[in-house]
Amino acid sequence: MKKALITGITGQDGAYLAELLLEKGYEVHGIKRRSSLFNTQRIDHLYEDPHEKNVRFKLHFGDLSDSTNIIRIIQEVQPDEIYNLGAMSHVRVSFDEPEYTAQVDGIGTLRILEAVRLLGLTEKTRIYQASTSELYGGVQGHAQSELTPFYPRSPYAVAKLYGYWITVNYREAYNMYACNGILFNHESPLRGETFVTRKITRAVARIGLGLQDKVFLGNIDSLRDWGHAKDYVEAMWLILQQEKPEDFVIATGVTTTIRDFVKMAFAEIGVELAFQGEGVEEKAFVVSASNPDFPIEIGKEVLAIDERYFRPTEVDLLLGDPTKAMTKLNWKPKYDLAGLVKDMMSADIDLFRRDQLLAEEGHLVLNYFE
Ligand code: NDP
Ligand code: GDR
Repeated sequence: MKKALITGITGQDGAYLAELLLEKGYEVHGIKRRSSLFNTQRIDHLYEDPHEKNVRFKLHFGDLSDSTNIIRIIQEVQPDEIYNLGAMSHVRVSFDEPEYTAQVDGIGTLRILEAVRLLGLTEKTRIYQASTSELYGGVQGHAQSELTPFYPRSPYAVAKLYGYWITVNYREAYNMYACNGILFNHESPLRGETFVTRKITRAVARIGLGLQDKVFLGNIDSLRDWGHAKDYVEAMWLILQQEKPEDFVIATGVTTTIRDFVKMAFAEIGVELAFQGEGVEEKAFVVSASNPDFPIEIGKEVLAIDERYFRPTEVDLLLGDPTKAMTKLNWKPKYDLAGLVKDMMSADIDLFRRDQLLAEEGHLVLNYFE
């Protein structure tokens, strides 16, 4: 039985990847940070009682900022594959926590590679590094591929640039099977609540149910190439199953503005919007509402801009060219953007209908953070 170790197992991708690897028959080990609450909601359905025999899902306390802990866990697990997904992954927050981001997203990657080398596991253990389209940052005007030069535009992207190159360097210097997946934005019902797609689908569901008035966003002109996380974890696994270690771009090849994502999300509850004004003055109003389950007043203002969400340096356009992955890995996404929006909206409508019921029965205080 193959053993996989996943850092960032409590995150969006970690949860989907763990599920996929368990389905494929792996023994799955995950590194989980100590927190004051359990913070395992995304993987609770995978939990197995450690007192039972033949348990295939195991969690270890750890942190990418602690080499001693990383070395000990890798020594104990002796993994065939490591997926380094752990990171301070929020671009806007990286401007507030630049040093921590460098420690975890940059040096954290080195800690994994060096642990494998020091433990003499270079022949046995294959390593996947969660690289990102944010590496391209300021490179604009054409689809971004494995050959496009990098121009990171945030402390997050600069830290990930180090992670990218140290992975390439260890592959070349020590002949390790270590690869970068350069993944473009991927989303799902498990997406963190402060990333823009999930912020939108949560807000639209709540506005539709009468639980919230409007949503405040930052730059709605930027363009993103969005895929579904379920499709993207499949690509991570494929990248580690090749004969030779290589880096791959994973993307859909379609790019869309945040504004259009908002329109698509509202369309899921039968609401059509009109946008008026420019820059920080832009607002969106309801033009029609056709679904009686979501009776929103015509003319209601449902979106406004808040400069708090602007970034000191923005990435205006991301558009990936996944040709290499589609030909060499035979990878093809199952979801398009419409399918992704549908999946996220349906999950958030269910979630807030439940909240609404619990609140009506007095079991829940409705208090939403943005
Ligand atoms: P999430 O933010 O959902 O998950 C990040 C995970 O990393 C969480 O499990 C988090 O733990 C963990 N983590 C954070 N800091 C540390 C630390 N110091 N030590 C150990 N673990 C830590 O991210 P995603 O699942 O969306 O992304 C997975 C990876 O892929 C990340 O590296 C991200 O940067 C990268 N990526 C993501 C893309 C996307 O569109 N989703 C695109 C390209 C790259 P906790 O739950 O305790 O916070
Ligand atoms: P991104 O994702 O920065 O691309 O990084 P995010 O969803 O945070 O932003 C996408 C775009 O939306 C604009 N935006 C807002 N963003 C947020 N979070 N909140 C808002 O209110 C808002 N309004 C507008 C942003 O300015 C940006 O242009 C994600 C992360 O998963 C990274 O870890 C990953 O590496 C990249 O995707 C690829």
